Amino acid sequence: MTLNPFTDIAPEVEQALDAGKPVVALESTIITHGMPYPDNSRMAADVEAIIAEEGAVPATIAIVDGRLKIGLSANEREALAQVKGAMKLSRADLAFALAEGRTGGTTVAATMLAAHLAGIKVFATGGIGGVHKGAELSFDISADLEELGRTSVIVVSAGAKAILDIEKTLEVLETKGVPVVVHGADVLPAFWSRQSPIKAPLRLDSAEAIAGFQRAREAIGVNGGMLIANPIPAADEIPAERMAGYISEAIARATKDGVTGKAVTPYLLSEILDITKGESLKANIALVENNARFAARIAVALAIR
Ligand code: PSU
Ligand code: MN
Repeated sequence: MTLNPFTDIAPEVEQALDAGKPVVALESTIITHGMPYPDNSRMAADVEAIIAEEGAVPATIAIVDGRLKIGLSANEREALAQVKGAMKLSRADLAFALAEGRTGGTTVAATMLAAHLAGIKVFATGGIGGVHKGAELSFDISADLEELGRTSVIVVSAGAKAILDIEKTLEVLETKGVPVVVHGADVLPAFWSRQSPIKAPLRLDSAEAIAGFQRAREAIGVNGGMLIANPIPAADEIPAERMAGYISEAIARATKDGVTGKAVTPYLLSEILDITKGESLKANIALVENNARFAARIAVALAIR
């Protein structure tokens, strides 16, 4: 199958899609901009293994030398983890990278778009982008929210990153008609922490129930994305009270260094890594793995009719 002249679907992904078997998409900005090497490489391999273990096929999505890759080989994945100067690609510039032969990691927005193009319904990430603190002045609102409003893919996250204004992020998602479903809890998780002060908009306790909700949305023609907030495992979390101090310190450093635009999220993540001496990175890897496992279970539940 050739989707378009710019896209390469990995053979095992293509076979699974043709046979109606479960597939889980994975983003790659987390590889190129979200974690240092070699942790990014190990994480990227581990999440693929976890998805396979659950009976689904992983498809890491990225742009390599102007090719939109739906599924990377182990060598391609390793090369991406080490590449210098990769772009951070969203809806606005994904096609630019294709036209110009560039290499880049796909954000949640670009990965959703590409997954939908390939017919993949479920996608696992760490945390989505959202409304940044101070957005009333900076206007910094992630294109991930717009994409969730328009593209029919289920995104499994650990909640919005606590570096964001979570209340405003939820307001925007509600406006755009995006259901936010917390897995097995009554409050929204906050990425590194299991709990935030914010009530879960919706709660479901199993992958099967989420698949059932998605089928009902499809039956009545409600398109657009769904956001699953899957709390980080208790053993790996950094409690919210402790995170709050680290986050304000990182934001203070960003303000002092004049960091704006696309650079903000990667900058804050790397400063928090520095401030926590790597503890945040350990938590980040654990939550991504946890999300990959749950996303695979949702994909499996959706594939059973
Ligand atoms: N989750 C992580 N690490 C990351 C990201 C998510 O654990 O680096 C990335 C995602 O690709 C997300 C992006 O789409 O950060 C958001 O960037 P921005 O706020 O600039 O839209
Ligand atoms: Mn932004």
